[in-house]
Amino acid sequence: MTGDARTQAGPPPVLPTSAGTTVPVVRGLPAPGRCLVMGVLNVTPDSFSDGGDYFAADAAIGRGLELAARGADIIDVGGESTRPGADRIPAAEELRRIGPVVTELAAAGLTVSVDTMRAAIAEAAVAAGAKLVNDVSGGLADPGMLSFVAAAGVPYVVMHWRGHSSGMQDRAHYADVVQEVRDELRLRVDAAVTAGIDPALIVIDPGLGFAKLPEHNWALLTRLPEISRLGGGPSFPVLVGASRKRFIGRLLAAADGTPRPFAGSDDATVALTALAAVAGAWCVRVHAAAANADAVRVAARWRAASAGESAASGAAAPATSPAAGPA
Ligand code: PMM
Repeated sequence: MTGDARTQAGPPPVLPTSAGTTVPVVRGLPAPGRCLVMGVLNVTPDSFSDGGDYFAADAAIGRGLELAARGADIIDVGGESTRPGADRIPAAEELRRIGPVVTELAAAGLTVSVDTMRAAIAEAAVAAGAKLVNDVSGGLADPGMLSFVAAAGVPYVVMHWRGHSSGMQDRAHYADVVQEVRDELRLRVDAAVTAGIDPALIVIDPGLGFAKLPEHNWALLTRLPEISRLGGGPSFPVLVGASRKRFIGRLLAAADGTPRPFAGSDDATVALTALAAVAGAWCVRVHAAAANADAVRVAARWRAASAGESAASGAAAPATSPAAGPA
């Protein structure tokens, strides 16, 4: 793909964020005027940090309801582990894992997202009530994914990805990680738009931990607004998936260098959530819903107050800010 299909496709896909206070809105998904909280629900025996905890359908459904009760706006249901080194599972097994969970949570009125690289799984999940397709491969793993999403007309997360988990860390080589991730995401967004996906339904994700070393993750986190614009032009909503990832555990390592265990990095995840939300992230994908739901509210209030102060001091700011939370 060489052309800029996104530009050809027309107007900006989301509300501009140039004043720093508006929050992107994605059609068909919750729009509370702040960064959204996506609760992670891995129906797997071997995921990164919660593998095995919710492998049985009943446990997974209960966990989904709990995440929503604790403040998650979206529940992201995945049946295939993407931890570094993981092997793939058959599609039939992926569907067996997530099918009943998506069906029950959607029937309970929750906004469900499906975390899959397979078009057939995305199709089954959307038929069962999922409202968002979260594809960590950005359409690279399954040639049928983009056309399915285009036909379904559902929002689509395009994550930065350089290959399947089994060998992805061998691909963690960058001269300028922000520029390369941005450029590679832009190619995937162009492919998605060329396949017929409405740009207004595209969310981008820098793919923290996917073919990334800790220093790559930190660089990407500090430059979210640049990533959002993909190097120029309108902003896309950005999803940030930092929760419990190894780079946090390494930051918090004990004196002898032992990384902090996954669950012990939840407080640091909350700190990252607040920083990402202040920087304008559209959504954070997290394991611990309640504290992160508080953090996005703090960030929204911070952004509103900061915009108000800019206005008072004569700087440009919008008359109303959807980012403003309750008084
Ligand atoms: N990370 C994981 C799985 N799915 N989806 C998106 N969009 N972004 C991510 O960063 C992401 C993802 C792996 O983390 P987990 O094993 O804790 O779910």
